[in-house]
Amino acid sequence: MSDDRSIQNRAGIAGAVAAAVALGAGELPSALAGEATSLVSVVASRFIDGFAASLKDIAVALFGTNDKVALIVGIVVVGVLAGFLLGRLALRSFGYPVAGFAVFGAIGLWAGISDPQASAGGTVAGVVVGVGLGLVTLAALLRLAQGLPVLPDLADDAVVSAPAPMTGVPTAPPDAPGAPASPVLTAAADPRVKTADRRSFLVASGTAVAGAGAAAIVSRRLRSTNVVEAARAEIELPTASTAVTPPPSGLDIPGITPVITPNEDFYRIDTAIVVPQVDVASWSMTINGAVDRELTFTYDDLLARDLVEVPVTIACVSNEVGGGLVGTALWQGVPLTELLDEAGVQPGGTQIMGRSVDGFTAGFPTELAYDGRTALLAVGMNGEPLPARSGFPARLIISGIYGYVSATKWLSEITLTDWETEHGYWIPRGWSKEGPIKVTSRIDVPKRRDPLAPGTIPIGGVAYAPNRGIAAVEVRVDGGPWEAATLGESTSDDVWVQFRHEWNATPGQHVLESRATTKDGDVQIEARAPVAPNGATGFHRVLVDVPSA
Ligand SMILES: Nc1nc2c(c(=O)[nH]1)N[C@H]1C(S)=C(S)[C@@H](COP(=O)(O)O)O[C@H]1N2
Ligand SMILES: [Mo]
Repeated sequence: MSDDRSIQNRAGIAGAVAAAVALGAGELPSALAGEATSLVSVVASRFIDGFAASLKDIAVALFGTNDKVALIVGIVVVGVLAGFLLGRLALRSFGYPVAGFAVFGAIGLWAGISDPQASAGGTVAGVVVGVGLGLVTLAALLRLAQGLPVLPDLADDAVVSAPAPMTGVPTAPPDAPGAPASPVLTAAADPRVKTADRRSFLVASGTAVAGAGAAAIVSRRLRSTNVVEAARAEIELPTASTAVTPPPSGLDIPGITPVITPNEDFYRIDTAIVVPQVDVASWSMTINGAVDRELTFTYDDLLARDLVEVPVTIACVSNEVGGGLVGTALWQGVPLTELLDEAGVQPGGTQIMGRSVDGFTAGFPTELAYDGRTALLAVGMNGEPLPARSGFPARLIISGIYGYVSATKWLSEITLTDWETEHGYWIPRGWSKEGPIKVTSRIDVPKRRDPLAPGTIPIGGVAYAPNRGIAAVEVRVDGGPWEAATLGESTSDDVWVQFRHEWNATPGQHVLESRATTKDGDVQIEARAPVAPNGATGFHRVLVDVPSA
C-alpha cells in the first residue's frame, strides 16, 4: 500500500472514530442533566415522526422494539460512515469536517429543540460537546495518521512547512488543480516520519473509541437510574370501589394464553424511542377544548377519587392475524365520562383527543365514551401503578377500538375537539380515522413445530371482539366442516375468551383454522387483509405434522 493510500485510509478511520466520539460524548450532557432523551434518540424520534411513518408500506408496524433498535443502529452507522468520508476530505481541507460536523450538530439541535421531552440546555450542551470533542479528536488523529506528534511544536512546524491553522490542525490549503503533493503528504512522505508509529495512531484511535463507548454506556446507566421505578415503589393504589369479578383461571391446556396478561409480558407498541420518564410529583393532566370548564388533575387528585377496576383486552391495529400485539389487563382508574361531565362537554366537542407528554395523539368519537362501553382514565394495571412502558402515570383505555385511536399513554391532556379538522398522530400517516377492533381468533396450541402423536389433541386459543363479546368459536381441520369449540368462562364482553376443541389427529400434515363470531352476529372475515389501514383480517392457520405412531 502506498503511503498516500495508507494516509487516506487512516484519515478515514480518524473521521469515523471522531464521529463515534461525537456521538458518544453528545449523549453525556443530557444524561447528566437527568433527561430521558438523548441526541441520538431525539433524532430517531424526528425520523419516526417525519419520514418512516409516511413510508406506509414499509413502516406499517406501529413501531415495536426491533424497529427502534434498527433505527438507532442505522443512525450510528450513517454517522460513522459520514465521519469516514469527512476524515478523508480533511486531508484536503479541515473545513470539510468542520462543515460536516456542524451539519450533524444542526440536525441534533433541530431535533432536540422540537422534542417536547428534551431540554434546550441538554441539547445545546450535547451538540457543543459532541461536535467540539469530535473535531478535536479528528485533528489529533489526523496528525498521528501523518506521523506527526499530536500537538504541533516548533520542530513540527518546520516539517509541516505550513503554519498551523487556528484549530491547531496541520491542514493543507485546498490543492490547486494539478498541484503536486500537499505539504501534509510531504510530511508523511518525509523519511523522518516514515518510521512514525502506525501503532500510536491505532492506540489513539482505540482509546478514542473506548472513550466514546464508555460515554455512551455511562449515559445509558445514568438514564436508567429510573425516576419512575422509585416513584412507583412509593405509590399505594387505593382499593377499587367496584371491580369486575376476577377472571377465571381459564382452560387447562398447556401453552394456552392466560386470561390476564402479566405486566411484564404485555406487548408494547409506541413511537417513543425512550420510554418517557414522567415525574409524578409535577405531572398533571388537563381536560380542555370544547368544555364548559377546563379541569386539571394531579396524580393525587386522581387517586383520591372513586376508582373502578375493569379487565379489558386491548389490541394494536398492526397485529397480524395470529399475532401477539394484544393483551388483557385489569385496568384501574376513573370512568372517563365522570371527568368529562365535570368539565361539561359542549356540542362542538365531537372528538376526544388524548395527548401524551411526548406529543403523540389519538382521537375517537365522543359518543363512544358515552355509549356504555368501558372507557377509563387508567392509573393501575393488574394491581400496580402503570409500568413506565405502559404509560405511567396515566393512560386511556377504551374498550373495542384499537390502541392507535384510543389508548394514549403518558397522558398529559384530553382535548375536546371537532371530528373534521383535528386528527390523531396516525391518521395523516395513512391509517383509518376510525379503528374498531375486528373480531379475531388465534390458535395458541398446538404450535407449528410441536411434537405430536396421533390421537386426541386439544386445540386451544383465544378469541376477542372487545366491547361486543364473543358468542362462538369454531375450528376446522384441512378445510373440513366447522365444529363448535368449547368456550372458557367468559369474564365480560371486554375480555377475550379462551376456546378449546378436541381433535382426533391422524398421521400426516394438517391445517388447523379457527373463526370467531361476536355476540352481535359478526363473523370473523375469511379474506386476508393487511394490517393497514384499519386492521388485518383472515383466519389464523396453523400447519402441523403428525408422525405416524
Ligand atoms: N403516547 C403514546 N401512546 C400510545 C402510543 C404511542 O405511540 N404513544 N401507541 C398506541 C398504540 S398504537 C397502541 S396499540 C397502544 C399499545 O399499548 P401498550 O404499549 O400498553 O400495549 O398504545 C397506544 N398509546
Ligand atoms: Mo397500535
